[in-house]
Amino acid sequence: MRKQLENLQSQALEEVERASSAHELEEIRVKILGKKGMLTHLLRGLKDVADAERPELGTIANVLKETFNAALAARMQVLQHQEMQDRLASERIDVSLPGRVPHGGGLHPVRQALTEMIEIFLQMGFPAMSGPEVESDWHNFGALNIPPDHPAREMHDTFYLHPGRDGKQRVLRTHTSPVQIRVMESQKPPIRVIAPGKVYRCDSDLTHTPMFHQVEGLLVDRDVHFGQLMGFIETFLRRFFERQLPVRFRPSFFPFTEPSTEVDMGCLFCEGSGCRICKGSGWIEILGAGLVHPNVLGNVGIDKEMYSGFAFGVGVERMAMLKYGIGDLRTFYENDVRFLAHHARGRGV
Ligand code: 2U9
Repeated sequence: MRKQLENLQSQALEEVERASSAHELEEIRVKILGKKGMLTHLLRGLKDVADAERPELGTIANVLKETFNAALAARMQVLQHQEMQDRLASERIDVSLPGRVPHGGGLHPVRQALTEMIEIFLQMGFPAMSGPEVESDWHNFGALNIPPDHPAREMHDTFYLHPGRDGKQRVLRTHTSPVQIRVMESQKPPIRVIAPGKVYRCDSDLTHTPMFHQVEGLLVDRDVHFGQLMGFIETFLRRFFERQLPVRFRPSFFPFTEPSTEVDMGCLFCEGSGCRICKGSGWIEILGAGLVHPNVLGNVGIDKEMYSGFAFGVGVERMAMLKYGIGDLRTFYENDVRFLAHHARGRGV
């Protein structure tokens, strides 16, 4: 037994000296001191030796263990130092390199324009409301004084859906006007509301996408007149484009407003002298508006003798194109990350 212990000591210490990595050292430790290790095995045999010899052998075994542990620790220190020296020699850190900037998300230009518009209207006293994108024929057309033979109802403009559980015709809303119809059905005047959101038209070319965004607005109260609408729209446009734009109102026609108007603003790019963007006219058509048609008020049970209202509609993509100088409508929805990164704002970019 004594001989075995001595042999083990010299073998163990020799292996420790020869180990060339921390990993190898750990393997040696397990081989000697582990549960099935060589020293553990010898110590188990101690109970079988004569009583007289046991204390001395026990002492030898303990010394061996301590010597072995001390050798392990010393060797470990040497190896770790060596590994650090090797890494320092082989790895290079260039502290003058620029840091890595994380790719952050940002707001899509349509969302930026929409958010700015919502903010301005809220400041002007018009909170935003939303509603379903799958609408009944009545809310999208009928209530808005759009008769069954009106061109806006033609198949090429409207996405018709299978009828709902009630068997009635359903459509993807072609404007956000049904939101205002729902508001008027559920609230009494005075009413002030805007309806921002997605709308759908079966149309796709250079200047049309089948989905786009609108903000519409509605005010219903006593004695609402056209002059208030004009001032309101002028204020909104000047705040959105952040300059004292000239604004003009041309007569027009919509089934849901009477009288109706199309609104132009002075061209942002040539300031009226005529350019490619305004096709030489100095004016850019920007939104539609009018006084709410009495039939529309009647359709939702509002007394048209007592109340009048104004309404307007504006396309968000068009507003974003003009404000941020984006020339092609389709780039909004191609998801080219270079376009998105170029125009993104807020949230990290
Ligand atoms: C109710 C009554 C009337 C909303 C209006 C327009 C004129 C209009 C276009 C602008 C650009 C649509 O996105 S666009 O192509 N909109 O010209 N919209 S008046 O009139 C309403 C709305 C709701 C109850």
